[in-house]
Amino acid sequence: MLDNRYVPADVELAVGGALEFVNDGRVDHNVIDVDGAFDSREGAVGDHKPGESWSHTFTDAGVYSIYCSLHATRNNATGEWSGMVGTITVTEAPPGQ
Ligand SMILES: [Cu+2]
Repeated sequence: MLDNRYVPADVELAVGGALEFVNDGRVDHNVIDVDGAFDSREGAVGDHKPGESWSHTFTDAGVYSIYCSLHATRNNATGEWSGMVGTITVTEAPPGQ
């Protein structure tokens, strides 16, 4: 992640896969699932400082919308987040695996 955006913003991986979010920016960031499936601040030191990283393993298939609580804003009418947001698509493992 860079300042105020995730790069890439949209990622796809298979279930069981892990993603590492690296803060390559100059200010703090975090990674939070809109529906509450995960929050990168939990069990850690809070927001991730420049140079820090956070990894998460996705054990359930689905589409996860993420945002940074420091650099995204929620539209109270629609409930949608804008700004530093992204989408992670976790696909089912291929048959036979
Ligand atoms: Cu941020």
